[in-house]
Amino acid sequence: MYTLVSGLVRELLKRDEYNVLILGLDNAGKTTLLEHTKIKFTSGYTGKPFHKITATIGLNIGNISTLGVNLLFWDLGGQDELQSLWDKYYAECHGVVWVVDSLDEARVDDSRVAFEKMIRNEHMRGVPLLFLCNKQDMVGCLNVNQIREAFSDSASKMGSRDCSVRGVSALHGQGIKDAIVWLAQCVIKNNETRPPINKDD
Ligand SMILES: Nc1nc2c(ncn2[C@@H]2O[C@H](COP(=O)(O)OP(=O)(O)O)[C@@H](O)[C@H]2O)c(=O)[nH]1
Ligand SMILES: [Mg+2]
Repeated sequence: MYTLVSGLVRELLKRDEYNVLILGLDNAGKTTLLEHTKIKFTSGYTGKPFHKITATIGLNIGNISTLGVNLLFWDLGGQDELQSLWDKYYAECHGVVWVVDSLDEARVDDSRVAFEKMIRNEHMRGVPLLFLCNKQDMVGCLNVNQIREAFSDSASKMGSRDCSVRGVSALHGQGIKDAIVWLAQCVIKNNETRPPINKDD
């Protein structure tokens, strides 16, 4: 009887899980975004002090639940030498977050080049894209329209996929919750093309 009940409970609690990559140049705010996402979606989780977040060597992984599914975030290091490792994760991802540092005008074009390389990879075809113009809390940053303009050449290389471009502050949390919920809706919608990982499989 116990086995039967615990099996039933396990079945009911089983959630579909989706992999989401967080990509962008180093210092764009990827790890801060992951930390704030965990704070927004995990009751009781207060996170670690943001000033203690240091450059990511390798990767950070974080898990949240929303809309009845789990999202497993992979925050991959963005330094030049680490970008070459990103494509190992493409075939198994369900969604991607691209983070741009809106304050770093000098490197916006580097971000565009890395973005285009990622988005054109055959394993990323059709994967929903959340494009975040981060650090919108800072005076003097590029606004969303200016970043759109800087990435205008990329539009024709995107293929067919769900895409949303938003201004956020990963540090203060503005815009994060709605953006992540949007992405969750898209990966769920796309689940015939890219089926979820079942946790117990
Ligand atoms: N003002 C501001 N600073 C941010 C924001 N997001 C990240 N940062 C800062 O940018 C720096 C790099 O952030 P980090 O998350 O380590 O970037 P990563 O290399 O992409 O993981 C840190 O000093 C963060 O505090 C933001 O939305 N606003
Ligand atoms: Mg980092």
